[in-house]
Amino acid sequence: MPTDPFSAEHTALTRRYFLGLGAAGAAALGMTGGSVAGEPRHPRLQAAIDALEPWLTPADAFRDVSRGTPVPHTLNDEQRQQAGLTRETWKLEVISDPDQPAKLKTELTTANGTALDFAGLMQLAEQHAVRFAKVMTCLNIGCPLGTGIWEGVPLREVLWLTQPRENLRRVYYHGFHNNDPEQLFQSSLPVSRVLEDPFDLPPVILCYKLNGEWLTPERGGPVRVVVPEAYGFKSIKWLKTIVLSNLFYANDTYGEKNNDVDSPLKSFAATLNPPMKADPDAAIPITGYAQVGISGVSKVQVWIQNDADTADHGRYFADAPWLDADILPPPSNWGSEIPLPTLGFERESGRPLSWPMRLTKVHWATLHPGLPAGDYTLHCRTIDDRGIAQPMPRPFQKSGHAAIENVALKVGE
Ligand SMILES: Nc1nc2c(c(=O)[nH]1)N[C@H]1C(S)=C(S)[C@@H](COP(=O)(O)O)O[C@H]1N2
Ligand SMILES: [Mo]
Repeated sequence: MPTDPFSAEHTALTRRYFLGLGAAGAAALGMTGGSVAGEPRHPRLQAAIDALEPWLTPADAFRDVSRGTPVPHTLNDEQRQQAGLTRETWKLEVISDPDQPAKLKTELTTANGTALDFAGLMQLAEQHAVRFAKVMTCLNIGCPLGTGIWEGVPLREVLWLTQPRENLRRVYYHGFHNNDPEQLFQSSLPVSRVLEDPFDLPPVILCYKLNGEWLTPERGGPVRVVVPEAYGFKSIKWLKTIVLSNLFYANDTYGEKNNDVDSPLKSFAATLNPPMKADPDAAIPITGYAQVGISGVSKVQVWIQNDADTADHGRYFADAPWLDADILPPPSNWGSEIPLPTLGFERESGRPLSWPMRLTKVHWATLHPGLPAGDYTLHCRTIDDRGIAQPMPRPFQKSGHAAIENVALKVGE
């Protein structure tokens, strides 16, 4: 694939341009999922597109990745109150690391009555609250757990309450873990990432709302961390403690299981409701989603490989005859309302400022030409904004899933 920076720039421009064009212009750019303005899509492709999931994941469709015995969100109301996991009882401690102390003017602790409570967080929210869209993806599992609009207070606003002076290089944090050190699940960030937002990223937040609703116990309520560009393990649920440290390296629990704890979200494509069977020579509707990682998505491509094909298609099928699929435009119905203002969306109209929106998911569709009877394997992949094809540039599983999918497809009886 081309890695020429100008072709990447061109893609960015055309996509920005398309947002100003409306439906006809979008169709001209091939971004409407196979429909030319005014012309209906093939009915089977349209049916497949209609069956796609909503862009924002409904609360009960989010997948859960939680440790603990018992898992904190299964506690009853009284236990939750005792654990400080209700909005009325929540208290956040922000302390200096006893082993690698950061120099702070003051710590926020329960003992000295300075811990941050929910009312205090809401006071900060009045001035500083932000919202952004993000897909939550587990580095170990690979597929997205859900997409939401996450609302919170930038973590730096809470950090500044301690009036740090120096020797602050890392911020680490953990949630309620049944007061059992064995169940501790912590994550960490360089302090620079907390204080600044590079590359137009949203801030790291202390999140209390998802899709306009208070964060549920299952999603980590009352308060969790959300790190926009990171895999899920950085977004600690049932947040209770933040430690400001002079440590200069990561000390995430996830690192103990061989994970690359500094890897930002990758781009990759996957099918949704893929066809298992097709009639010979009949066009094949294919739909799916693409996770838009830190490097963006400029294309989604599919390739249906005949299982009898023994040709060498290059490493990661780089030389295979891939066909471009259509990235579906921003949906007219997002699944639930986008509260405004939200970063990445126009303040008044609610239209997305760029598409595919980074760190979220987009859907794609294509009508593949019919094939002779036989056994096949369907593959799909993304090309990022630099022209780099999946699973590159970071093909390692423990840096996050980006492997090319294989789906069996039978054509004929
Ligand atoms: N306190 C705590 N926070 C946690 C976890 C956990 O087990 N305990 N799991 C993490 C992992 S590994 C992932 S992938 C995400 C999943 O977020 P979700 O359950 O809201 O989908 O939460 C993260 N935050
Ligand atoms: Mo995870």
